[in-house]
Amino acid sequence: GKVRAPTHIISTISDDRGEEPAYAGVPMSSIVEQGLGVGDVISLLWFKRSLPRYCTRFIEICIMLCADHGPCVSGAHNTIVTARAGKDLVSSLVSGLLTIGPRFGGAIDDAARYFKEAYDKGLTPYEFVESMKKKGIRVPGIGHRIKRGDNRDKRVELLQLFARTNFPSVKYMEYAVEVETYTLSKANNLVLNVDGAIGSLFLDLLAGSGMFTKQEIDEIVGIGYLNGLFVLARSIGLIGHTFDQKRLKQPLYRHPWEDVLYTK
Ligand code: Q5B
Repeated sequence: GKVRAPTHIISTISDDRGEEPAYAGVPMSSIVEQGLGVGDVISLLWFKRSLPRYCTRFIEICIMLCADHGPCVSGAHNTIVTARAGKDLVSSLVSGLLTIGPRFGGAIDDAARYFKEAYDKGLTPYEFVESMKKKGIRVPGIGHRIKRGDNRDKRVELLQLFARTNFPSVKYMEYAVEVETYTLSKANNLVLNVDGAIGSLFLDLLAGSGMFTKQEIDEIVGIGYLNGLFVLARSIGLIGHTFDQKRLKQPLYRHPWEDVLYTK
């Protein structure tokens, strides 16, 4: 019989060989005809399944709320400096994206991992936070440079409101809020931040939607899918900052001497 030559690549998320491309088996025309959105496309290409509307809407809200946070954050700053150095769109975009990590925007996966482990083990917020302190690890998803207990992050409130109204269960998010109550008793800047809100709520989406097995949830959290939401979202803003600088014909950036402490 016929023998299939061994392939060099295995791919399971999309197929462009037919009359029209398909995402996880769903043809492009069906996506358009059903009026699906970017949340559905992310569901198909990242999770390889169609998710209920409240899940795809939640994904879209995450993308919208994280699209930009002004010119002063690490990512936008790098992008602005790069664009002003005369570099092209892709260079300006990636120089901003490269700042996303454990301190800035890229704490979503670790927040999900640590909140999940602590909640599943039944640790009290006190036990969880103090055990992290003993290990010398900052609690991912907690803390912000400008947000405070008396100046909460509106994005976090909007995500929580949507989830409380639409999710079947918000047990991980409520746990994260209890952790925040404890950390705020230590310092006023130790709020639940946007990374922590998305990390804990995505755990609720995965566990409460009935669309994922326990093994699949562990795999998603283990591989670390969730920082992808921030990367994708913030790309929208970083591209905007690149165009803004080009439109404004901004010159090469040079940091002022007065703002540097020269010391031996
Ligand atoms: N302390 C975010 O730190 C920041 C602690 C903590 C225990 C913590 C810090 C942190 C975890 C990572 C995280 C996502 C670096 C943040 C984002 C997107 C953004 C950004 C934007 C956007 C801020 C002062 C004292 C020290 C620390 C202690 C701080 N955090 N203890 N657990 N998590 N968080 N990142 O203000 O005793 O004095 O030594 O690493 O979740 O990135 O808008 O800007 O949309 O673009 O620099 O929102 O919290 O505070 O370093 O001066 O620390 O608090 O140990 O204690 P700060 P520091 P001590 S959302």
